[in-house]
Amino acid sequence: MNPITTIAYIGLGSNLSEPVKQVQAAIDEIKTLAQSHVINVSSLYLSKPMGPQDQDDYINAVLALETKLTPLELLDALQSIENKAGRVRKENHWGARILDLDIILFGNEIISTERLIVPHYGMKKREFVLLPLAEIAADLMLPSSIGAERQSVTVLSQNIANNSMIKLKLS
Ligand code: A4P
Ligand code: MG
Repeated sequence: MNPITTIAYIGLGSNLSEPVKQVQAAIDEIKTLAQSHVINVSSLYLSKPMGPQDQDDYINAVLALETKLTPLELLDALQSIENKAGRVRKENHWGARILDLDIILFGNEIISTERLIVPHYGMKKREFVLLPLAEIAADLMLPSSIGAERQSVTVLSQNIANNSMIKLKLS
């Protein structure tokens, strides 16, 4: 256990088996995680697939989780939620998936290990990460290695081309 409370941001994505329900069920599962508390959840967004185009559109969202888990404990917990949702890890790179849970940020930590790269390697290029993240954390700054200037999530989200995102209004 990590004695320090950290705010982690988790990206959710699904484009198979009723994606809205998959993402909503995953949010409910994350709400039950030990030593953790969901503090904010973005809207759900419909987005065009990045990667192979012969797959359905995605539902994406981002949530903020206050947690005392370590980064690897959190990754294990998220992967077991993916597995429980029926995810089979055999898809092509960037191919269709029932549920993808990525750790986008873990406080200001910069992690580069075999199992975990944080900040998530694709976050600065993905509208389906930046827009929901800026919706729930407008003042958030990315961590930076020594000497480099920290980047604002809101500025990054304003500068990214928004090719496809539709914010869903769910009843
Ligand atoms: N891993 C390393 N860093 C992390 C991290 N920060 N968070 C490792 C989570 N996992 C991390 O992941 C493979 C391994 O990455 C894990 O075992 C973990 O140890 P995975 O979930 O099995 O594979 P993946 O998600 O298919 O990886 P990949 O190829 O990185 O997929 P992406 O980049 O997540 O892209 N289009 C739209 N519109 N919306 C989407 O959400 N998603 C993808 C998948 C493609 N196109 C999309 C979307
Ligand atoms: Mg993933």
